[in-house]
Amino acid sequence: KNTNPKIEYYSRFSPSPLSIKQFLDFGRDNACEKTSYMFLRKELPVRLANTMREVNLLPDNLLSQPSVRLVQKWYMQSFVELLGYENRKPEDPHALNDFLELLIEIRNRHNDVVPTMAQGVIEYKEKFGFDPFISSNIQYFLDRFYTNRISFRMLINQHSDLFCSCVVSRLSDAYDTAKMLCEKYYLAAPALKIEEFNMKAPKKPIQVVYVPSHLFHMLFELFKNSMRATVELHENSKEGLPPVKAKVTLGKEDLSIKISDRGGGVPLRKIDRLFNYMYSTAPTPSLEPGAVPLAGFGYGLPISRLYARYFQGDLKLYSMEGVGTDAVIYLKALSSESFERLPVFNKSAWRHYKTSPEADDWSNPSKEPRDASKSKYK
Ligand code: W6P
Repeated sequence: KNTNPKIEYYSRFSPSPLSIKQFLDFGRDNACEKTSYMFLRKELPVRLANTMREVNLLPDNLLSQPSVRLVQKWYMQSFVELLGYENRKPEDPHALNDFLELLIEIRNRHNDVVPTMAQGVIEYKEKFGFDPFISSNIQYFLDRFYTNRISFRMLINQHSDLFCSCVVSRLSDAYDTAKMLCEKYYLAAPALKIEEFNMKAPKKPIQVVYVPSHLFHMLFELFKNSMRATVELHENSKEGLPPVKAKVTLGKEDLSIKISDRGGGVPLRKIDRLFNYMYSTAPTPSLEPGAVPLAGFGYGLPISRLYARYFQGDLKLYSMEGVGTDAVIYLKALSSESFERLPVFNKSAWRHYKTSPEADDWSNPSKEPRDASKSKYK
């Protein structure tokens, strides 16, 4: 059972319900990170503690299932970590950023709460059978528990969407998420080393005005690819996995993010295929039904490049076969230059569908002299 007197203390406060108007208004114009911090460092522990008190009232036979214990452990850890901010002033130069990173860690820690609780219910049913009284208790509890969880994540997402402009914390978030997936498949994942170089304001963290979910999508995709290549190449090596390195740089025009791996690289001839939709949809016989590959068989890379180009950036792969691959995301440093890049239907677009490609005007590697009269291009 939970013995922390702080849970008792915080559970005596009622959660403060917010209206959707408050959410939107706060995001629209007067978003203040300090205000949000001051609110959340109290409200999040209050919402956690309220739910944790209720967990304790579950039947002992359910509480003692390993999955339920695991969920309880997550809640306890997150609660204790949040209490680290009870007395940290928002003026503390690192408090706001540390808090933001903690929220992201907490969100990731709780990702699998729903299937883990479901597992707990299965374990219980297998051991003790179905009981209508217990069932209605569980129904009542889980409805309240999951509603609490929805609200908790809503608050975290709102805060991190508004204030997570620091590229490095985004990078860590995408890395953490890819790492969890990688460890699930391979039982290991390479470490991450981050370097920052801010040409505009040396030693200051690099900030960006960008769509959070787009940046996450691109970084997550690149990390998955780098991790897969690294683990598959070094799985049986004694030296362990070489880290994936990330370098974030800010210049006058570009904000660039390079992800480098030592995963053996890809020959130049095959690089274009990684962005080719038809190639990417080749059947993968080695995959058992239901299994999802870590990376490499989807539209992840071509779509990521579209995200980058959508706001006038780009995504490029530089590989050296035998060693590894550098993937670089280029974004516009100035938000005034990142306007949408949109497809327009016109004559030029029309021609793409109606005209066959130009004849190749470079030699073929074939040793036989080619009979140009037989070529379909003539
Ligand atoms: C590889 C292949 C790849 C694609 C995209 C990003 C990184 C990497 N590393 O080996």
